[in-house]
Amino acid sequence: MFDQVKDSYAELGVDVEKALEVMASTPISLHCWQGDDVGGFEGGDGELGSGLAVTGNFPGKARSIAELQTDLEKVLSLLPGNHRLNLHAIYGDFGGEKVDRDEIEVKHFQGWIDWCKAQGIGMDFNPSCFSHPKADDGFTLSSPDAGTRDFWIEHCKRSRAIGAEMGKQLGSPCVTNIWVPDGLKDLPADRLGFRKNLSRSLDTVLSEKLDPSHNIDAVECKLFGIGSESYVVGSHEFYMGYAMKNQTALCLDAGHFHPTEGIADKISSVLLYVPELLLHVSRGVRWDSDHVVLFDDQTQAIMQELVRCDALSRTHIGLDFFDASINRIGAWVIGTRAAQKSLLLALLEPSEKMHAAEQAGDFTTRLMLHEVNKAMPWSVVWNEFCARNNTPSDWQAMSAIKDYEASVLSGRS
Ligand code: RNT
Ligand code: ZN
Repeated sequence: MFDQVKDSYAELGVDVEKALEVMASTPISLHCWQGDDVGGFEGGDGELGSGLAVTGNFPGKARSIAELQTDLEKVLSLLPGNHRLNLHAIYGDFGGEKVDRDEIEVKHFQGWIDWCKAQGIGMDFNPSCFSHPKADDGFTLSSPDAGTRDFWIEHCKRSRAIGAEMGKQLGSPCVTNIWVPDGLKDLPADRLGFRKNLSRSLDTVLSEKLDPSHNIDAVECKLFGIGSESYVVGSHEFYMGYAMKNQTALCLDAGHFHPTEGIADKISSVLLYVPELLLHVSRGVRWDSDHVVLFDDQTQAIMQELVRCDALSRTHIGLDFFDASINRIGAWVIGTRAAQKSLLLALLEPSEKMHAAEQAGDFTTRLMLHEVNKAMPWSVVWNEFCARNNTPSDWQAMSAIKDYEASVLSGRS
């Protein structure tokens, strides 16, 4: 069956084996925060703040680093290909001590680095500028208060240094992504002032040059959040300008724009001006709700653009969703597989023929190719990819998830 399918793709000029090679060498960065509803391990009440919201109370969330690692091992075993771990600073191993955000060090993350090394995977990192008393008034790096700014600057500086160490030890650059929740619920009097503060703070954070083979800096914009409906300091224009000027990577989160605005169409524009992209593949439902990513039009369009722009080597694909209303392992597996399937579909597009038709002004052929492509048996190739990686098909993965729920998750109260 697979060989037949390969032949039909070859008729359209598509090299299936090449697509599978690209699949095998394109990691997805698994966000640790799906495993425990963005709680982290700082101790304390772990209450989520700064406009982040998780709904649901499905049993079995990870309560410790050990549990989170066990869960991630399960997830990795159910995913074809080699992936990465995307860790937030609040997930450090603080050994029961109170370690404030401006005190984090490599030693708090050495256990995670060792774990990633054992798994043979790379790591990405994020300063956590939320869920903290110094973020309660809605401002961090752009705060009008110099002491507050300095606190978060120190946290972000330390995060970059930790990211660089992760990249160095694991032999693969760590993308350290800065997102801050800063914004206002109601109408600001001075939009510019906060933005000047954010820009200066970022300059200070990024002032130390780090080896790009160890650390890559990224910045993440947002349109609005809960509690920052009227104004977000780090808007798209702000960070697009900042990333272009300073040649950092730009993070595009699929949920951070107007609900009818997709990020796919932005990729070809921003890649002309920024060196690299970080994607937070997510699914907003009516708002930035961080639903589990699906194999839907939006996700397919994103991956199509990455392939059509030949941008995979300059793009870091990460996920950003957190759903506590379903099995969290299932959420990770469904979302990551959806991103991977979308990528595969994009790689199997008859792009040479489409391109040639477009260049020749033959838009009828181009349109027909779109339709022909939709009827192609891509799922056979997906199942082949899963089989070659000794991982189950989607439906088989479901029984493994159910088994894990019965044997592990249900024992956690
Ligand atoms: C928030 C941003 C950010 C966070 C994570 C936890 O709107 O999307 O990326 O979701 O860093
Ligand atoms: Zn995000």
